[in-house]
Amino acid sequence: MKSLKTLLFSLVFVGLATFGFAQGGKKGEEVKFKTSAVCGMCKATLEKGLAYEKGVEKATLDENTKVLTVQFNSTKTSADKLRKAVNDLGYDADDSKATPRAYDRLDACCKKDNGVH
Ligand SMILES: [Cu+2]
Repeated sequence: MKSLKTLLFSLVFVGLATFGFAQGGKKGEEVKFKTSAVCGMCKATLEKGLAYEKGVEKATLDENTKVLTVQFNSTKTSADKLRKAVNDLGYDADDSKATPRAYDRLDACCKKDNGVH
């Protein structure tokens, strides 16, 4: 009956691992920012830039609504810090305005004031 024991052991292990993951997930929070993104390149800039931010698990920009959804670990970062990170990439986040120097460095097509769009 060695194989049955092994099977049971695996089941318990998987169960514990899943439980542990679920517990860890409790620190996970989600925040949404309305950004000043205008194109696909902005999407890439924001998603990549946020991915490198400490505590960020996932960042997704909806190209239609320009809403950036960030999943993050609340023990490592906060919504305020993430908003600031978006500003430092050159974009507005809700009412928090883009850092001027970062905005200046954006490609012309990514500037919200550019009349092209
Ligand atoms: Cu752009």
